[in-house]
Amino acid sequence: MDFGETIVSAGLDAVEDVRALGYHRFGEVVDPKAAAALLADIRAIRRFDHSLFLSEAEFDADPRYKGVNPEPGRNLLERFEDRLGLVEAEPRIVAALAALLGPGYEILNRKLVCGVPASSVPEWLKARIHGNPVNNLGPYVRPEYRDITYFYGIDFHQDLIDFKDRQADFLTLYVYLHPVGVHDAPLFLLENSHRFGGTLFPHRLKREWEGFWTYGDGHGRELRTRQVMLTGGTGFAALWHACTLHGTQPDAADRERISLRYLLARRKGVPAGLDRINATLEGPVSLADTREDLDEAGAARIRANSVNGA
Ligand SMILES: O=C(O)CCC(=O)C(=O)O
Ligand SMILES: [Fe+2]
Repeated sequence: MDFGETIVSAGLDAVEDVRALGYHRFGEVVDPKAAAALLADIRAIRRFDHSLFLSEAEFDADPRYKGVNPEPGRNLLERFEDRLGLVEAEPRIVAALAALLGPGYEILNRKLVCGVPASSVPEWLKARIHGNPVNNLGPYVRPEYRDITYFYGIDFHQDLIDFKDRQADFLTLYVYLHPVGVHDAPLFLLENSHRFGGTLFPHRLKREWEGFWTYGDGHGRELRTRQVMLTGGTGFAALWHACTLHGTQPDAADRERISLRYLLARRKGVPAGLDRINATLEGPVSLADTREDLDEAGAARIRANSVNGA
């Protein structure tokens, strides 16, 4: 096989993986030198320690839970746009995306995600968020630092959660910028969990034994799913379906995990592998309501977490 054929078959492998498993692992396909250089430049302009956070009094003076993630004009990655070819032009990634989403696929969103280490989260904050299913720390981060998304773990969810009434016409691509081991808040994915299509968060998950869960769709059906942990070296990349359940535990290492996160969507009207996959789902490809864990203001009203017991 020549290089071109290898690339085409890499795209087909990705379609087959997402169809059968709900995700595809590329391995360390992103140039590790370029990834490490990008990470060094990010670390040079941001300290991932207590200084990220508001004080408890500052937070309580005006609690805001919405609009706390990166957005156009407040996204640290915008400073590094000219270097993102390391991901966006990587031939195996491009081949997989073209096969899954069709030609001319669109980047919906790209940002940095930080898994904040336990040692950087103030004690008052740990006490307040303990047991919450979604610990996106954006509300507690100083406004000038909300150009990255900061997590202290997030329970199993579908990325469709942020897209009420949108079809699962997109994928998530994650790239690790440094080695991620078991203590660095690696992504946990539940294999084949995309099969039920969109289901309401928090999800009906019961841990059966180490590494295996039963997942209910809320309409009487259940499936047994295997948990996979995405550990990998610098430049490791993986993508998953918008209905694939995944989550992270709080970062137990004393170092933050920094990753690139992309959402990529198909263009309407072009044939795409994702359509064939979505046609096999045994449930809805879009949801009018994606979650029931939040109150009107966007604060947690349910305290429960499955992934922390994984
Ligand atoms: O990076 C994490 O800790 C979890 C991120 C995640 O699930 C997401 O960004 O959709
Ligand atoms: Fe996610």
